[in-house]
Amino acid sequence: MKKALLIILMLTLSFSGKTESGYRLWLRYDPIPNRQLVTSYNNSISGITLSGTSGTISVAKEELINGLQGMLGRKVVATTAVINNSIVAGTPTSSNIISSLALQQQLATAGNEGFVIVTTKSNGKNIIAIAANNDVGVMYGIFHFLRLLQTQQSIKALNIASAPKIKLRVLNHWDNLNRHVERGYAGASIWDWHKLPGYIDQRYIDYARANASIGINGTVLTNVNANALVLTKQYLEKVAALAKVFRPYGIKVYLTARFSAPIEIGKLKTADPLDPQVQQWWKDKVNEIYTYVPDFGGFLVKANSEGQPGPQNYNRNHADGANTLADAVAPHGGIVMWRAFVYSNETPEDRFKQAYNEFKPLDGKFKKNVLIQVKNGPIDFQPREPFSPLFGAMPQTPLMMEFQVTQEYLGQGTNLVYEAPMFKEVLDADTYQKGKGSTVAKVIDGTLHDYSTSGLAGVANIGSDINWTGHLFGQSNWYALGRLAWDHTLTSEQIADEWLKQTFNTNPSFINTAKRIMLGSHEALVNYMTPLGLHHIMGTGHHYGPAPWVSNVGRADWNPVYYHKADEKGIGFDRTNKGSNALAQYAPEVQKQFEDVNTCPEPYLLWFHHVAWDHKMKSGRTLWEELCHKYYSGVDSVRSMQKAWETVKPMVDKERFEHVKMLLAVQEKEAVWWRNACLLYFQTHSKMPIPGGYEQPNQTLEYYKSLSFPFAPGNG
Ligand code: GCW
Repeated sequence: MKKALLIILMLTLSFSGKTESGYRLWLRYDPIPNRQLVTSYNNSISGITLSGTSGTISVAKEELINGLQGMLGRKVVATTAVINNSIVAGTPTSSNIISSLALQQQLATAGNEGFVIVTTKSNGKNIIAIAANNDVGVMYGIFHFLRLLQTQQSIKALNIASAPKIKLRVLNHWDNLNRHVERGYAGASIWDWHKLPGYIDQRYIDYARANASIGINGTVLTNVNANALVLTKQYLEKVAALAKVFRPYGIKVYLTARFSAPIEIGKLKTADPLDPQVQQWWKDKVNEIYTYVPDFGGFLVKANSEGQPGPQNYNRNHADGANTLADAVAPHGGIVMWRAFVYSNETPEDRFKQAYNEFKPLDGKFKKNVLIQVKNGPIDFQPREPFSPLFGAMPQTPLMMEFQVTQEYLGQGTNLVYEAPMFKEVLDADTYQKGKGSTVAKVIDGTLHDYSTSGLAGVANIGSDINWTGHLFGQSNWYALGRLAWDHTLTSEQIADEWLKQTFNTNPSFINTAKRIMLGSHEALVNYMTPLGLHHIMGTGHHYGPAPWVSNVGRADWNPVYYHKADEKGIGFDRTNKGSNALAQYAPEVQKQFEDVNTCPEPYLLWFHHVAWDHKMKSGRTLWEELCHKYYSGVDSVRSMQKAWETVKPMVDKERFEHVKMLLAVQEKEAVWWRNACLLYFQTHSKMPIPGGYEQPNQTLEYYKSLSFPFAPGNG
């Protein structure tokens, strides 16, 4: 009775609103309200026995104990002797019990990081075995087990084997040393460089726990627009302190390497990658880094892109640049992630084509420890982009995917947009490189071309805000990135379901409603921002809000008018063989899908065609009417999201309910702004009315053009 009261008290406290800042992410471990389930869990978990002496085992043990105590509402102690009905975790080397179980077959497929969880018997005792080949796999298994409990699944007859499909599962922080986060919408950088190495913020530990719980095993601490200072002693000491926190959680630290560092901090005259002195400088620098961080992961490099220095400054190519760094880190087992996000100022070529043009000829020229990191989309993280043609074009080079988790072009810090459906759309796209079924996912997980390494990166949305990501639902994107990097066959719905249950509660009515909101949110945003394949029509610099009229920015391809090409005849970028012929960069089967204006899937239409305003769409509407329809339905969707969120009020604590409610109201305003501004502007070209029956814009185009946001966050 007392226990029940205590649980009710704890539940009331957790719903009082005071403690629900969102800080705990999806690792809440609140008491499970379902008594029957708790009894059943208690019956299987009388004790826990973890074998192994590493830091990884000790953090995993702490997590398991905290998690169980929180959820079961009772004390849990670890024992060395196995008792009946208990959890036994370890590797065949660390634990006699694990090695005595016939798990060899499953463990053979678990690799370095995978795990096996089985309900079984050992010496007549009922146990749940969490087994792996390495301690880090044991830790991942424990996090998985805790997820089963948090999502309230049965643990009576477990038989799970899981291994990551992608080897490097990495966050990219675009964080500057002054704590400004480029494209960050959640406050300042979480790395408090000034107080490091002496002060270890609890947040670093919780960051590591959160990442480990979803399988992220690498973090690039610094912005790709890099500062060479991070490679100096003063900062390497700070980097080492972070690496020490992350190490037990299986997370390696990487840094961005500014290509001109040999000049800036090395006092050399050149950074020419083929200059022996430069090569030696990088080797020495790398050796030094490894004295601070013995398991340093390697470098991420943005070179010859948007003003960053690179090998082309010395008439060398990207392979020359990447290989020099790769040679330096290779003896230590390090890697180089070299970005393909390049576009040249001088080349008057369709920007869509430039990365392919530069990198395709270099296929096979990179050292073994180089991965080419390709941004999602040939242009730049737009709300919807066709997959980058590079994914179907470099069979001899491991290609990493770079997704943007932070919502630079997806409503920034104020819009609820669940990105998993967008990630999945690209991962499931077929490159046809080796015939049907050559999906982007198979390219990046290495199975299509048998790459020995593979990677997926996400540009982090994490900052110093109390709830980590600014918008509470931004957490779901961080979560989704990790889960998909581990297993890209998971569905967006499964991931949303897991995240919601762990982050909020398991009430089916709440879950159904919130899941519906999440699953429709990306399409809603596409509709009110860039429907039918429009792209890059947002405000200059900060990229906040619509500005399709902008035509005065220094270089052509920074102007929205370059991308939508609206005129009196129609709208859209002709990338067929009558236009820039970017389509030719895809396999013939992909070209076929997109090349005909009448059969091109409409979500991609204006990516590939300049389409007449009166072109008949599948719906029977003209293009202009369809554009109006999409913009209006985007706003309607946000209004439906608001209504749906209202209905979950009794099922969510006040603080988080209000947080989301207020942001949805902001999102509605922003959606209306996007719709009105874009339609009023495009109307100056189409000369067609917004069909009657729709609420008409309540402001003029001039008004929207006059808006300015000098302090919009995240600007570079
Ligand atoms: O889209 C652009 C962003 C820049 C960013 C760049 C990149 C880090 O607006 O802020 O710089 O992409 O990915 O390198």
